[in-house]
Amino acid sequence: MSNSPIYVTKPELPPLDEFIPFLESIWDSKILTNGGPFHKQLEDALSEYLGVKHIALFANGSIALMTALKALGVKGEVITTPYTFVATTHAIDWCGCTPVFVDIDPVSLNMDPAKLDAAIGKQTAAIMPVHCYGVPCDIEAIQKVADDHGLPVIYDAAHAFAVEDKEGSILQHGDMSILSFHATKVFNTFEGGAIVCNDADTLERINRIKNHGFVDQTTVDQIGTNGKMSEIAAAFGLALLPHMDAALASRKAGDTVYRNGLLQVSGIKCMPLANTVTHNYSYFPVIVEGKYPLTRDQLYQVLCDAGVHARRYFYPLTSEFPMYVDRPSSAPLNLPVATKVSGQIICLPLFSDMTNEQLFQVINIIRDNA
Ligand code: T4K
Repeated sequence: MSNSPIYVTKPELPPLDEFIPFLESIWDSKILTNGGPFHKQLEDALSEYLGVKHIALFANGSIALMTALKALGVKGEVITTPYTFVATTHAIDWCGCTPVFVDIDPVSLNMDPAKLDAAIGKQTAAIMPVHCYGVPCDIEAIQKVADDHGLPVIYDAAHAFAVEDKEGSILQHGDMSILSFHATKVFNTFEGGAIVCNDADTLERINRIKNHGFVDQTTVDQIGTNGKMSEIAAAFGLALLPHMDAALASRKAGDTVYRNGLLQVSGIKCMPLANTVTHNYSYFPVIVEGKYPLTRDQLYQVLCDAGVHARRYFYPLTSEFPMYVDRPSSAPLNLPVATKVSGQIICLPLFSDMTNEQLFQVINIIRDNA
């Protein structure tokens, strides 16, 4: 058995010899950024691969989230989930808005639409749900509440690359969806991200905001920022994209090995997979229930001691961080499901070239402690 550490994820990389020609081309052209040829090619390739019409590339998912809020002119309260990476909450606050937390559904671990209506007030300006672990939110129910109140919906789809429901890409729902192409994501460009939106005018506005608000060389029509993806990141994405089908298939196989291997372990609960969804298997979260002899934190430590670096995504809740904890909606009584799940969740390592030996190393530690 190998002694090398097993991390929660391992970045997806194309064969080096397939990336070198892209580098040579950049060295020849000397176009390094600001919407060069690879940037355009990656937008086209992703829009085809993901089945979406309008996509804008970004330097990372966080700046994409902020740009989305700015592009929709959101000012006031934004209703969101505390069960997410802190970037979701920070992006809202960074844009001068106030995050208002609603609880999550105990099965999907996404924003509970049944609790949404009660959180909406006079100051509510938008809804920002998260497709956590790539599991689709209850899109119809969220949209119904949004429509009833005339609110835009911005999906944090950082985990949801290539996830589809019966209508196709889940990125098509709501007013905008944001992707992250961070090194740890299913598809990466080292650092990177994107916004998917519904129309060409919005896309143009987004593209201006991410380039300082420039309309042309001498005209700036709004406050902008630098959210641009570089040519080297876009080139990397182009080299990686042809390998994504195989990578997703390998993740699916790893997911199956885990599910079968953990089936009989009392107190270890895997998340259900809806058969109407094309999943991307971006994470392998399990809930450590009271029936399991170890607490979540004890299991986390046992795994760490054995060189298996699982992660407690998402613990703490973002509402528990010091800058948010005093908000009224952060009260644990308002967030009973999220609070409970955050204390029980552990994401086991899953990456496309994870071997059966590695998968069983993790499974056996969990079984041996049962
Ligand atoms: N919204 C949501 C819902 C998100 O999950 C995220 C990001 C965002 C928005 C914001 O998108 P970005 O602005 O990041 O594009 C990681 C990532 O940094 C972050 O992108 C991600 N979510 C979050 C869930 O996970 P950390 O602090 O847990 O990552 P780190 O550095 O501890 O890496 C985890 C493991 O991955 C390491 O133990 C080893 C392995 N690793 C990591 C890196 C960076 C590698 O093998 N190679 C690497 O280069 O946040």
